Amino acid sequence: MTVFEGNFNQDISSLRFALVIGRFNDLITNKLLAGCQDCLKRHGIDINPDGSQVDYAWVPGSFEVPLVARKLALTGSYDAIVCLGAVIRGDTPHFDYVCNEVAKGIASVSLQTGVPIVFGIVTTDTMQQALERAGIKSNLGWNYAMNAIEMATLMKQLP
Ligand code: INI
Repeated sequence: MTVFEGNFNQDISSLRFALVIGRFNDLITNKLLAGCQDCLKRHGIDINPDGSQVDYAWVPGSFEVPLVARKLALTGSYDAIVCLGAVIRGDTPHFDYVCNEVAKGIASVSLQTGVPIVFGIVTTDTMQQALERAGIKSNLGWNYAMNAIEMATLMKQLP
């Protein structure tokens, strides 16, 4: 029998990624982006937007992320897509609508297109909790990039 798993040591110089980033709460999403880029760069990936390995798409908020991720995934140009957003609970039900739609949307785009899409949407009750996940304690952007590399290399191995 075979064990399939992604890895971080094979030649990943040919992998291509797209990052879709929400501008809403950009204090958080810019930090997630920086963490994500740091991880990709330290794994030897050229993060320069003018290069051939990482493309960037900015959207107004998390709600718009799935549509743009879908369009990018359908090009067939990417081994994985990382979606970065920050949804912070306010006093209205808006939080729940945005969270539900972005989670459903990302899952459905990934299944429909066969492209791994990383759910890098931080959902928290407070700005303080979001900051803790975007650099004060750790930076989840780093983890999301690791997830993307792992899934991209895993998908290449699957029959
Ligand atoms: N978008 C976010 O990314 N995070 C939020 O916390 C948020 N809240 O709370 O409203 C948010 N709203 C904007 C939404 O994503 C859309 O951009 C907007 O509704 C236009 O379609």
